[in-house]
Amino acid sequence: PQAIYRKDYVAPGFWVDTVEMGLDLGLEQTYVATRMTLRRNPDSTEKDIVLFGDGLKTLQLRLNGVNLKKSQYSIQGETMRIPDAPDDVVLEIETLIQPVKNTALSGLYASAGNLITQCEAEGFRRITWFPDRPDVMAKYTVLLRADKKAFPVLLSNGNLIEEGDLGDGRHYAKWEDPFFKPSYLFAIVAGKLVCQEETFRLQDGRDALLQVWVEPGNLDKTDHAMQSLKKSIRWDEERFGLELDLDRFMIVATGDFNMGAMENKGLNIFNTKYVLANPSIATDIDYAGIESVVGHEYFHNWTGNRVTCRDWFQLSLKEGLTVFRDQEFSADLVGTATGRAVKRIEDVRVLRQVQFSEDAGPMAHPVRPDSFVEINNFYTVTIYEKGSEVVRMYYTLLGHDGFRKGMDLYFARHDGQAVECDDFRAAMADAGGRDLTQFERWYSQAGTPRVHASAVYNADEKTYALTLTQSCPATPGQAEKLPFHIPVTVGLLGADGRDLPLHTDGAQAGQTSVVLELTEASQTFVFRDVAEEPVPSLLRNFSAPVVLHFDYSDAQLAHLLAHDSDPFNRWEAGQRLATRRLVKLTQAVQAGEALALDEMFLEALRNTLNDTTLDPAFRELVLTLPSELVIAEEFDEVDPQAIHTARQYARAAISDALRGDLLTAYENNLTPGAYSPDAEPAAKRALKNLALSYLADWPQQATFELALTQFDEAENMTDRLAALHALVNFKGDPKLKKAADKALAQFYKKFAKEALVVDKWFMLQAVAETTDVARVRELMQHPAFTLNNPNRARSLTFSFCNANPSQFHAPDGSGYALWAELVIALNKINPQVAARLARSMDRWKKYSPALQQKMKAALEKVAGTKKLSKDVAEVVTKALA
Ligand code: DPP
Ligand code: ZN
Repeated sequence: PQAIYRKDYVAPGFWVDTVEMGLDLGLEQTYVATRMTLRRNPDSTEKDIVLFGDGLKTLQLRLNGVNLKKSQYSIQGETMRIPDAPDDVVLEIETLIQPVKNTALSGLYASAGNLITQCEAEGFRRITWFPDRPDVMAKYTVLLRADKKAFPVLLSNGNLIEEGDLGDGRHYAKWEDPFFKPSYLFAIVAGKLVCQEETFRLQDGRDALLQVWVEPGNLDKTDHAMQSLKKSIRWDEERFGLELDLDRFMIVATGDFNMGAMENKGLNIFNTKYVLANPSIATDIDYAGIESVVGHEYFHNWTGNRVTCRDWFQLSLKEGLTVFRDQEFSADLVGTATGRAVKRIEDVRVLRQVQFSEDAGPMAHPVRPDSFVEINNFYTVTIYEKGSEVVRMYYTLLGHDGFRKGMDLYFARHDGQAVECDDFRAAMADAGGRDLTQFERWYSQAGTPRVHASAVYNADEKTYALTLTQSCPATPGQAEKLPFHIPVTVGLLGADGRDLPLHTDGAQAGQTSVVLELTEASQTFVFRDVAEEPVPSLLRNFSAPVVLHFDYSDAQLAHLLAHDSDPFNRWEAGQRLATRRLVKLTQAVQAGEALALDEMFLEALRNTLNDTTLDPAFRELVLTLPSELVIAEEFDEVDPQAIHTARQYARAAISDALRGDLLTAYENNLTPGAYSPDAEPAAKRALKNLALSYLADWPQQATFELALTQFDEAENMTDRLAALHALVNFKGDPKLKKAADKALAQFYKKFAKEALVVDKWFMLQAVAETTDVARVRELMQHPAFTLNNPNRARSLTFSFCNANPSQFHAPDGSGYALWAELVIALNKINPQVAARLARSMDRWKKYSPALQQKMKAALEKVAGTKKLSKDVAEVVTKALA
């Protein structure tokens, strides 16, 4: 497959001013008539009208009222070229499409008898021929016509300007979007839907109509999404001075969706996973996810829609920025300092576990990629999460007010435009009066930078010299890296655990944290008047997306864990202590040596667990050991079974040593009374359920019964699911396994009609320690399993391949064979989803030669499959390169 390059960008030969569309909707067949006005772009080297189309049956093609003859245009692949066009053109196009046959879920497709669109990135071309690229922004008017019974609700972007009866059992609705938008933000929804609606007063005094649309029967699950939407609107007004620009804002939930959600102008379309919630079906994590995704899509209205991307290489311009905004939104809603830190830790955990791994593998790419084969493969953790870290570094460098000034300037300059990452950087630099030239390397260089820190304390001169040295590993196509501009936030702790006052360049009197700017390969920063040898707290609040190394002693880490005023680094110190031990335990497993966990570490965990002055959510994070995937990153050659054995040993040892403390934590963090998803009770449940999961590693009837009672009596999904998890993973008496199986069956029966809960049921089993490849194959035969629905496919098969490493990497290669079968099957149904699963094999070169050989064979099997989509081909080709 062919790559396209950022350097080849050419402005469109024609702009589109208006688009009028009429759609006669049907599941089997939808007829689309499009009339667009085009105007030559005198500044482009492109002279032709260039349109894109994919899988269309073209009925009619008229230019300025005259049918185009075959000789007047050419089609190659998805590209149609019309040469020799006049400067002003009206194009009329009629196409026919088949929504029910659209299993790729891109373009117009059917979901539970309804019609839904997904046009980002390049789905609009599956509806009609169009200059389907984000820099072509037009005003749309959309007329929908359909059978009244089958499609009582007809929605599109913007404002409803007309609706009525067509007499023949059909009706129509006409929608007009007053804003210029790229085609990827086009949306329609038609079908049997019901909504919760509310009028909401905006800060400028206008009233907006807010609606959350769902399938009938789900109206009892829309409240949280509606609350989240109102909070999002208010937050963007208050924090960034950005108002809702439409009279109406709609959210629609569908059970068939490739991604999380989509920010179509005024008509956001969501995966049900990020809309539907009530206490009996949704966990605390689901509630938090809904809040942040509702926020994310709403915030796109400004960062993405009002100011959009010039081309898809700039995707992080909108995604990195909008993730940063949704992270800040969630943090602001919690409000407290530790609440913010908890959110920060959770976000960094994802970054480290998934993005650092991506950055070290064959799909590593810069935040602003230079090339791609299939843009859908670039909706990655690098574009989103690392992109957000890059935005956060502006925030760290410019400060709260400086960042806001930069945002204001960005909108003042670019509202209504399609721009580049560089334009955002320029707005930040100009507003902050800073030279951010070198900062550009965060956009152009892939790979996770390494920062090595070392320090010398001079007791006579009372100076502390901190030397920071940076490097960045090679990534595909980038052998050498230039130094990054890295903000490193630093504090110094005294022996009493308090922050020492900082005397160094750039630090104000009384300041106890300073942002050092590392711009060279190596730099030394000198702190003066340092009364005693300090323990450095480095990279506070994770001020840059790097791996930081400092040769801490265990005692220094315990000191930081107990005292650091920066809660992120307190947690970080605990993780460093744990990682060290897990690496040693893994090596001991491999060497067949006896395993042991030291009292000092257990004591540090015990102290944290029992420190009731600390937020329970924070304690839960400290007590959670680094995941097997994070531990794997510490090794050049990964041994998944040894890592699993080591981590399980550590869990059992912690359970054994802290039994009484865990039981106390369990009992002290019950949340009787009505369920609320708020941070405080959710934090208690998190700690209580972590305690339960540790206790379940202690094979006694009593803990089994504790879990069973919680399962039976739970009044919310968080507690029920946590209990089921404990039961299924219980290590004790095999007789108890029967009871666990019974609970699993009960759970399924109770929730068989709730698709999102059935997904949880599959997922819980997919990641269970005892679930091997044979068991996954058995579960795939369950009547509720299907590869056609992305959520269901992900719940079982993705979870197994990505989150059950010791079973997926079975030495006989059976996991890889299953993976290949699945990717090949999904490739026929839904290339985007298939390509995601294909990524599970990215890091194959990190395993033992015996495993590598089997992984390579599986990759080659997929690569050799006929009719491989661009999506999957790109992933496996890069993996094998
Ligand atoms: N633009 C979408 C989002 O990130 C992609 N699904 O919200
Ligand atoms: Zn987004």
